[in-house]
Amino acid sequence: MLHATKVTTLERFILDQEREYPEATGELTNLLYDIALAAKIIAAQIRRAGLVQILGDAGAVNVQGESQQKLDIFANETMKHALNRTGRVCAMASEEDEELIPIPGDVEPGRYTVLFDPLDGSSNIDVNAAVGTIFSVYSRISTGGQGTLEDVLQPGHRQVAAGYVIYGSSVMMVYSAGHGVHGFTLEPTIGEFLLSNPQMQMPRTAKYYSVNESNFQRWSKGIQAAVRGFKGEDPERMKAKNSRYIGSLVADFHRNLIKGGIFLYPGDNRNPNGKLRLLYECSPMAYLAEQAGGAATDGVNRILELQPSALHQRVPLVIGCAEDVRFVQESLKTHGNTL
Ligand code: AHM
Ligand code: MG
Repeated sequence: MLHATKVTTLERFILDQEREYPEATGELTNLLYDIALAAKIIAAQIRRAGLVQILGDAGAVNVQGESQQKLDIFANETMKHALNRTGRVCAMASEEDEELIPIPGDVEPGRYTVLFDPLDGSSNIDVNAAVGTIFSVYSRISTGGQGTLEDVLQPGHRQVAAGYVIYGSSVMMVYSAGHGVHGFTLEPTIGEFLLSNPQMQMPRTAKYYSVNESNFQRWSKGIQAAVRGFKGEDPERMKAKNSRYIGSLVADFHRNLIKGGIFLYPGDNRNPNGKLRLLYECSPMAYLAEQAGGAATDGVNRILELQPSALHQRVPLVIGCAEDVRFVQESLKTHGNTL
């Protein structure tokens, strides 16, 4: 049963933060609500994913007049739709769109850019495993008019907010606007995100390591040595960890954030920059990791300091508990990172 006096809604929490931190603007607050609304619509559609074949598409939200869309397209359209006419955004970028996404010509451009991966880990949909939406918000650099590439190609440390929504056994929104990481769980009967995990902190050391080990032979010696370390090769230096890998960044990161873990998607000799995208995946997750006391690197540089050069740029990612991220960096120095 819900006790109204004990719950803090996402709305109430963000308003309180605004009072506490004068630099927080009402506009950013509203932008986060826009994203939360998109998340609820996406969550409702994901819940129906397995039913469409047996029940047909009756009641399915249909944004383009098609009877049923692939969920990642649906999620992308929903995010764009929730943001593009609000007057808060001057441009968007999405993992699903080749180019910068302009806002409609008849809308006054706002002061933020929003970048997103609308449905990360979408191959997990077919098997009913957790997927997510990742978002990243910057203040525009250009003055007036539509946003430009310069407004989205900013290093991650300039993010004004970032977060994700995980569509798991429950739906959660986890975000930071620079004052810690806070988690909200969707209460389905009232349709509100309620504060469930305030001030989330990553443990100093990881209990889990998460990596796609089928790539082992293609990694550098440094990454191979680090992963062998996580398996307990040298217990004096590194206590053996447990292995967990879902193949859905949001779900793997979320578990590691709560329980303590390290996630790696290193480069390999087929994909020297790994798989994950700097702007839609690595930067927002790195921002959250650091806000929660963790760390994120491409092996050498702090992810948040990388200057993006292209919208869909990929970078190697090592992210999680600070001590373990350091261990990987040291291993790369000792054993090399040549592919
Ligand atoms: P996607 O954006 O196409 O869904 O791909 C990203 C996903 C991440 O969620 C996950 O960490 C990674 O791909 C898993 O890749 P792999 O199957 O190579 O282990
Ligand atoms: Mg993705």
